[in-house]
Amino acid sequence: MNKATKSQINQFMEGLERRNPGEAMFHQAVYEVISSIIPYIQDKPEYHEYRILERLTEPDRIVSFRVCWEDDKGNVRVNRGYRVQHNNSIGPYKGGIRFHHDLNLAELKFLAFEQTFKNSLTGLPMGGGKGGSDFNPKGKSDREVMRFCQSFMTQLTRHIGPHTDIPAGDIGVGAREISYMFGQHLRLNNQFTGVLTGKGLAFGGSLVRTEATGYGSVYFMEDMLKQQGNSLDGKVATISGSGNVAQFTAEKAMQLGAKVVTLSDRSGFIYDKEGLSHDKLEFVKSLKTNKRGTLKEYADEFGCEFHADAKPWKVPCDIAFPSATQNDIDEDSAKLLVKNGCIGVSEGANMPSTIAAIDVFQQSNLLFGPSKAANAGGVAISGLEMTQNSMRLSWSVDELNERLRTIMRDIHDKCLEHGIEKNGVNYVKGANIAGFIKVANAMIAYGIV
Ligand code: NDP
Ligand code: 2IT
Repeated sequence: MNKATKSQINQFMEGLERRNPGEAMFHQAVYEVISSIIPYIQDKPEYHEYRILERLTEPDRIVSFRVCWEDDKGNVRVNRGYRVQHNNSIGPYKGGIRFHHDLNLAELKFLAFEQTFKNSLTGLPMGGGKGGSDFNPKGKSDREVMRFCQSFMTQLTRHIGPHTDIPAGDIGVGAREISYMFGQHLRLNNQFTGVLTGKGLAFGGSLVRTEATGYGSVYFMEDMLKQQGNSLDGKVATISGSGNVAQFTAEKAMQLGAKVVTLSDRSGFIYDKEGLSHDKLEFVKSLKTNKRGTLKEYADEFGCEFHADAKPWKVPCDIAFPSATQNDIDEDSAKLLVKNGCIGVSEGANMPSTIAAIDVFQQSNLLFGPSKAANAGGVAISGLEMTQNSMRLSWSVDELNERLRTIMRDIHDKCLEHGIEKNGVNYVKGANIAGFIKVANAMIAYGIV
């Protein structure tokens, strides 16, 4: 990158940081994207004339609301809820809801910004949004979670709709929470529409939605390896996280011949040198979904290593799937991965690698699948859930699996279209440019709105 381009990027970031002080995660996500886009639009005056980057870094709308609820002891509890409606140029706002005790607006702004490009990459008509609350579902009873979700939806309902904004799950929000929120939306509006995705199969949910993000992340890795004449067969894989995305990443990686040796959670990670098996994974699914326990119980059950308060990136592996949360892999972890022979990283989580970590990966020519491409399978099947709801029918597992595989392959192809460089494929650049073009061109077509 030449000096003039670098200085344009820095200048843009100065303005952004001034307008959004203290929002480090949002700055990080924007920096990653504009580092690809500013060089790309250098000779394309229309994007400058219409101030597309300035407009794309300003969410369309942010709503914040108080959520009051009563715990099992009768105490009144107060949380804060949000919805960031980032951009609806190519379709209604679409993106998950996150419940996490230290969630803040900067985090949701980064997630909604990323979602806009990710959703564009799927090829489906979806804009970008994200929401959530600083409510911590951990340690709460089912009834407490229900009362919280009902109160949250009582506020959120006026901002969403099947043609306006369609939320889904994310960290801390799974089938249970979506069901409670959908039930409350139905009660308030008396309309049975596909206003949320990730619903139960009995009430408009789609087959393969639960598996889609994890499966998609493995498919993306498979396509990156294939591009180099390689495959997943026999590869040793490390995975972080043990929630929805991690579980189905492990499942598909094993099906395609890889050996999965780690999973992690907020308390630490397990290192199972023999590798996970179908039965061990079933144990994890039940542990995390039903009992909501910690991975120490896995180590006790199967007699493997448990490393408290640590991340799995020091474990030697061929391929890695960060599938927990943002900034999970820092520069030192990235160096360790490369030093230990890792050849590919597919980001199941959103923005799990820091900017410095991505630099390390790219300098070492490791295959690096950025989140907006690698984890787009989940929202893609959400998009297909919306389609099925509109048509009032349900597609089969085979049909949906086939569509997921095709969408992930198409995303990989789009990355190649814009990301081929002298030393290999720059998937970050490829994904950013391909995601940008569709949204930006729609914005230009609309004029100044
Ligand atoms: P879950 O809530 O099902 O699982 C999250 C996992 O990450 C859990 O194992 C959790 O640990 C761990 N975790 C959460 N916060 C931290 C933290 N601060 N430090 C260490 N570990 C943490 O969420 P998902 O699996 O749905 O989401 C995982 C990632 O994938 C997120 O980045 C999400 O945005 C992204 N994603 C999710 C999609 C989806 O369809 N669900 C789609 C695309 C991306 P513990 O078990 O202790 O709670
Ligand atoms: O980050 C994501 O893509 C998600 N949490 C899924 C969003 C969705 O609408 O299915």
